Amino acid sequence: MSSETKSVLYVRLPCWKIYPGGVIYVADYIHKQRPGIQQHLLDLALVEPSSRQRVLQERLTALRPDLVAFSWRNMQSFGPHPEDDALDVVMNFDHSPSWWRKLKATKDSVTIISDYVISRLRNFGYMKLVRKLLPATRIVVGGTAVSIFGKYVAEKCPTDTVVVIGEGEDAMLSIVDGFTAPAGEVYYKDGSGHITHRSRTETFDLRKLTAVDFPYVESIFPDFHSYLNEDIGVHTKRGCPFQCHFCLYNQIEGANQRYREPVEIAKEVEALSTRYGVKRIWFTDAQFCSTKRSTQHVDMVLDEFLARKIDVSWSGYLRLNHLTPEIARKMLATGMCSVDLSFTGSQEVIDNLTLGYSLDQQMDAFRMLKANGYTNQKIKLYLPLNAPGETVETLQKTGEKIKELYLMFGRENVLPFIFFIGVQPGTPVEKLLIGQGYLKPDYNPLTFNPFIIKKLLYNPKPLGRLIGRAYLEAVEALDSSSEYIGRATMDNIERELDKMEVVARGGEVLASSAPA
Ligand code: B12
Ligand code: SF4
Repeated sequence: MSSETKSVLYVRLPCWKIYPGGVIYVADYIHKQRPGIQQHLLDLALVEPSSRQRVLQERLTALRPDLVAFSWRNMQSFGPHPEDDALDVVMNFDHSPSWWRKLKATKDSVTIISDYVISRLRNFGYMKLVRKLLPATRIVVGGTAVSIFGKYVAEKCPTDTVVVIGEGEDAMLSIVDGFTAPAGEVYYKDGSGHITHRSRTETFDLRKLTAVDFPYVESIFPDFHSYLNEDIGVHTKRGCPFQCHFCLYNQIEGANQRYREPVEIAKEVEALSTRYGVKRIWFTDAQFCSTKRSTQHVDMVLDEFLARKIDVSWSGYLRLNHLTPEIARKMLATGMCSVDLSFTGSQEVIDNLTLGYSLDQQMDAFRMLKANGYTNQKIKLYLPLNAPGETVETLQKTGEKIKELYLMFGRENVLPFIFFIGVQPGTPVEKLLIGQGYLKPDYNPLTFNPFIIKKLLYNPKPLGRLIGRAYLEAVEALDSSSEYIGRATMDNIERELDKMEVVARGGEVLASSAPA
């Protein structure tokens, strides 16, 4: 089929600086399939906020592209963990004993919410600018934020816009080919504003995703160089068959795990390392290894790394269900620098959240890592603290297991990440909380209402207060050169739980010594 599009301008919408891997895979694929199309990539995350509108306007007038394709990564970006300011604000507002801090949190929340509101409105503003300057140009919008909130984006975007849900390569190819035979999942808002939806009927074969042609990427995206000292995202597979209660990665990527060719992945990383001096890779899969098949795929990928003597360090989300001593050795030998995984020390919580693994097996896997070449890699535990079903006992068990890990790997190498559940649309936990009356059935996940946003960082009473105060006390006392916030918080939680136990035991003693 002949291509009807001659030029595409990709615009990565602003977010915190992070390598724009998704849109790069799309542009690289389009180039390989339709090499005649001129492509450019403008990354607004790298442009000063005050200059973004002007820079976009200049590019649009200079290039006058047939298609402007936006990539939107984060829309609802509050992270329920200490690396996101939103957590401090919520904690101080809800749990600080100091009125001054509560007041400051209120003021800070106004700033955070206004940034949130403004960034969303601005993004739609950039699309409207395209429509105003280039009325005949078709607009495309894709990216993870759109994959979750696609219908909403379709309602707010200008006319003649294709909104691509989920992976974008085949959908974009059908769009550059004239959009007469659409592919992938898309919403289309036509010239009169009428919206239609197409569900995905085909499967994109990930073996078609050959190693990225980075010299080409450099040619369309000179700012590519500004990411080389950071983590570069590399995709090895798509999809996740698990159904953890809080997660929607399985919805974004689908349940079916599909794989890229190990040789192509290794070539991609080798090029990043040898040609561009990249030192760190983040495997951006929903899970780098999880199922038995995916662990076999990891094994093949790591074999390719070893054969090519690729010198990088890497991380990614891991589950250790199918770890073997051999794979553990290969992981460490190929440069795994941290183990990033969901962790709770209670099988009850694991089962409640349907995480689908056994705690004993996970602890055995840690021991296996330790015995097979572990030196000082970080063990990052994403703790779903105070998730539905958490009790004093389960929290105590988590504390105990973390202490076992301190003993195994050295306290300084274990980073318990205070990570509450962020309630996300369409997840089982959202349904549960609506059923329990915690959220209204018609609540809006994209609301600007700070009280609802606050509720979406799930940390309810009664444990919420204990955890909140433990966290705030840790923040207050922290010397970050010698201690880590998560460890300090867990210590404080343990102390408070012990006190409660003493009080409870005191109550029992009193009760047993009371006259009948
Ligand atoms: C890996 C990952 C991370 C890693 C990134 C590591 C790295 N160096 O790249 C880490 C852990 C650092 C991280 C951090 C955060 N993340 Co994150 N992350 C992910 C994850 C798992 C994969 C994203 C990814 O890179 N995928 C691989 C690439 C190839 O795919 P892609 O970007 O989706 O692109 C494809 C499509 O979207 C589409 N596409 C993309 N652009 C375009 C453009 C066009 C025109 C078209 C047609 C298609 C298209 O086609 C691409 C190829 O098929 C997603 C969840 C998920 N499963 O998708 C969350 C996700 C993107 N993160 C999310 C968030 C919120 C964050 C944080 C803001 C959390 C926080 N508050 O701390 C931070 C901030 C990061 C930042 N600086 O902006 C949210 C964003 C959505 C939302 N709700 O708004 C997601 C969806 C997770 C979630 N909560 O559901 N993240
Ligand atoms: S938390 Fe991990 S394993 Fe569970 S559904 Fe999400 S991506 Fe899959």
